[in-house]
This record gives sequence, structure tokens and C-alpha cells, in this order.
Amino acid sequence: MYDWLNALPKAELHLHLEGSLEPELLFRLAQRNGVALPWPDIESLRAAYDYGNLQEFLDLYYRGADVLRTEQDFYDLTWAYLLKCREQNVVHTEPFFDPQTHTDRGVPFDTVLTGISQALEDGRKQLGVSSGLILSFLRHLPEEQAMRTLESALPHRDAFIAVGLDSSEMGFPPRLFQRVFDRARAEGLPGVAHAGEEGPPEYIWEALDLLKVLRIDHGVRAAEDPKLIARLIDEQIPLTVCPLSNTRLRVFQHMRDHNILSLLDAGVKVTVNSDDPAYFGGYVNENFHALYEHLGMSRAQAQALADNSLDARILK
Ligand code: ES4
Ligand code: ZN
Repeated sequence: MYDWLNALPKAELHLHLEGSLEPELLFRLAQRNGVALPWPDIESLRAAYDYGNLQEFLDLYYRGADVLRTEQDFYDLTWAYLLKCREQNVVHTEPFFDPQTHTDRGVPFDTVLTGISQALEDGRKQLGVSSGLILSFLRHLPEEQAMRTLESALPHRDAFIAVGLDSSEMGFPPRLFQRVFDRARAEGLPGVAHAGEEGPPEYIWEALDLLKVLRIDHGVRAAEDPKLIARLIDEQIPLTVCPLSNTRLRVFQHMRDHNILSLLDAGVKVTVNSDDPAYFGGYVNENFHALYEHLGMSRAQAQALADNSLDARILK
């Protein structure tokens, strides 16, 4: 079963490039750039990968991203992820990056974008992995800063397929970013948004009705709202679900409690994704393995999940 799951062609639609920074590369870049780290070695960094909620994870994730300084760093980060894609039969990926995490530290927008874009291009040519990049806004920062980030991205409009919304969810509802998403759409950039990970179903309604997103990232709390579930099924709105992330961040206490297969069987267009694989203990295939191990996922269910991922691409 594991070999069969690994061989399934699939797309990844919910992956933060900064979250694919493995401890080994993190330490190598820290040394290369002369960045001091609060952890003496890789083992103690790994020991810190134990989170009570989303915010505890994000604090560590932003701390880790501080080692990314040069164009080559962003290239190396992205290339390492693309090698994983090839290894795992991820034939297409639509990764996020968070420009504000870097520009707020003084790393120029163009440095970040050029390093990532060059690696994606080489991935298409040398690895056969197709891709489309999603520019994601940090929702814990004011809307004006998201708008300024969008402005710095527009000269490179063709480098992106969509805009996204991530970071701390509670207290930062989608409605705060309606103008930014309107502006992006006017420029031909559709939206996706994290909603219903820790936040209530109301945030998913807002993402759909106000931000007019094409997909919901996570969305697992939709299950609390039958009217919302009916709409997701009716309109076949994809949810990019991240099982290992959800259990590591205690959205579900145990994998056997996860609702992804119930949503699938109900007719919701759910997909399997890794979110921040370096921080949550696995890439896409390890997420599939966990669903088989703890939820008894069948081959037919796995096939449907993989088919959904290819179907829910923005870049066709
Ligand atoms: C994230 Cl799991 C998750 N949720 C929200 N924002 C994020 N950024 C990176 N990983
Ligand atoms: Zn995410």
C-alpha cells in the first residue's frame, strides 16, 4: 500500500516554502550567513518542534526564516523542496511564500522572488515538476502593508498565479483584506486563503463571499456548519487539508479524529497537503501514509484525493 501511495501522481496545493526549511539546511545557511541561532545544534532545534497551537509554531517558523538572506538561499530552499516533489511523485505544486517575513528584515522583495523563481524554472526544465507561485499576505499585519506588498509584486505580475492569506488566524478575519484581494483580482490574480484552521466557519464564509477565493486552505472547521458544507459540495470548492499539520498544531488531538475522509465521502473536494513539512514531520506522501495508518483510507479514497489535487490546480 505504501509503495502504491508513493507512486500516485499528485499535486501539492498547500505548501509554505519557508516551512520546507529542514534543520540541516537551516544550520548550513546560518553558518554561511553568519547568523547566530538560539539552538546549539540540530537536535535541540528538533526538540523545539513541539507546539501547543498555531502561534507557538509560527513563532519558531519566523525565527527559522531569519537565516534566509541571499538569492542563493531562496534558490537552495526551493530546489530542496522540488527534489522532494520529484521523489514523491508530486508532479505539480503551487507553493506559497511570505514576502513580508523577509522584507520586514531588510531582505529585498526582488532577492526573494528571483531566487525562488529561478529554482521553479529549473525544476520545470530539469525535474519535470510544473509549478505556480502564490504570494501570501501575513494577516497579523495591517492591510496597508499587504497592499504595499502587492504593489511591489505587480511589476512581476507574471511570476504569480494567485495571492494568499496566512499566519495567525484568530482575531484576523478575511474581511480585513477585502480591498487587497479586490485589487489583486483586478490585476488578474485570483485568491486563496487560510480559513477554518483554528478560526470559525464564519471566516470561511468571509473568504468565499468577500475575498472570492478559489480554494480554502485548511477549512476543516467547515464541518461545524451544515449550510457551509452544502455550499462547498454544491460549488465543489476545494479544501487544501494538511493532516500532519492539524495534529501537530492540535486542531485534532489525534489522527484518528481527523475529518478529511468524512468530508471526502460527503462529497467535499478535499486534497492532501503538507503545509510546513520540515516542521510537521512529513511531506505529502507521509500525510497519505498517516491517513492509511490511522483512518484506514482505502485505495479508492486515496485515488480520489490525488485526483482532486490535480483537478483543483489553479494553473491548468
Ligand atoms: C501556516 Cl499551518 C499555517 N497556518 C497559517 N499560516 C501559516 N504559515 C505557515 N504555516
Ligand atoms: Zn498553511
